[in-house]
This record gives sequence, structure tokens and C-alpha cells, in this order.
Amino acid sequence: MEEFKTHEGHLNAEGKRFAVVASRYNEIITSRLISGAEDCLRRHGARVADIEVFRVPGAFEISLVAGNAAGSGRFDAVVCLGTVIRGQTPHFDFVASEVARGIGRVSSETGLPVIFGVVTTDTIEQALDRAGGRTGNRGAEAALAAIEMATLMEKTGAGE
Ligand code: INI
Repeated sequence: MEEFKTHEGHLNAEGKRFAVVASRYNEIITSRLISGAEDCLRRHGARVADIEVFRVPGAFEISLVAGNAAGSGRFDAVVCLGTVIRGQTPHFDFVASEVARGIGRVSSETGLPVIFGVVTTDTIEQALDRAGGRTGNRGAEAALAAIEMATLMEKTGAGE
């Protein structure tokens, strides 16, 4: 039977430019997400000069800066990193849903991959597990998704 034509991204980040937008809130966790993302981008061939990190106060502010970075034409993908912990705030649901909605909106409005690497958990322990602990590093996973999406975009006719 005839095969469908399938398009996929790849994981070679050479020549691709990345913005990492990361909040300072829960710095002990978010700093590990940033390290995971940077390490992943570098190990997949991105140059240091092609990675720029933007720091914002909290997760609520991520989408504004991500939108500016995505609209600047200077990046092939934006990686958004932050940590929202339920136990710390009655605002959890507002902050968590706002950042998710904001990042999705920025991606659809700019047509650029804007990757959701925000850890949302009930406890600090669960957040640490996801920041290089027992269940991997969400920052590195977000960076991988950014590379895959940045390379896939070339095949979708984006920018033609
Ligand atoms: N911001 C976070 O990134 N994580 C949180 O867990 C958090 N809590 O717990 O409130 C948080 N709040 C700050 C918020 O993101 C904004 O920076 C603040 O409301 C100013 O707009």
C-alpha cells in the first residue's frame, strides 16, 4: 500500500536560535530547569551565542516576554520555564492556568514554537523530582521539544 508522506522534526540544533524565558519564583527549582535546558540545547549542537535567557519575576510574567521574543524574528523557538507550587499559594490555579493559556496564545499568534516547560505540582518535593530528580528534568524535555519543533517548522512551509 502507498505510504503517507510523513514529516518530522529532528534533534540537531545546529544553527538554530533559542530564547529561554524563565521565572525567578522558586529559583532553587527553576535554576535546575534552566541548566537542564541549556545543557540539552548545547549537547544537541546549539551555539552558546545562539541561546539567550530572559528572567522574569514569576510564571505570570512569562508569556509577555515570550511573546516579545517570539515576535522579534531573532529566534527559532522559545522555551518557557517556571515552577508553580500549589501548596504555596491560593493563586495556584490562576497563575498555572494563566501561564498555560498565555504561552499557547503567544505560540498561535506568532506562529513560532513556544514550549511549555512550566512545572506545576502540589509540593516542592514533586517539583524537585521534575527538575533533575527522580522523574527527569522538564527543562531538558522542553528544550528537546523546542529543537524538534524548530526543525519541523522548516517542513511545514512556515515563513515561505
Ligand atoms: N509565581 C510562580 O512562578 N510560581 C508560584 O508558585 C507563584 N505563587 O506561588 O504565587 C508565583 N506567583 C507570582 C506570580 O507569578 C507573579 O509574579 C506575581 O503575581 C506578580 O504579577
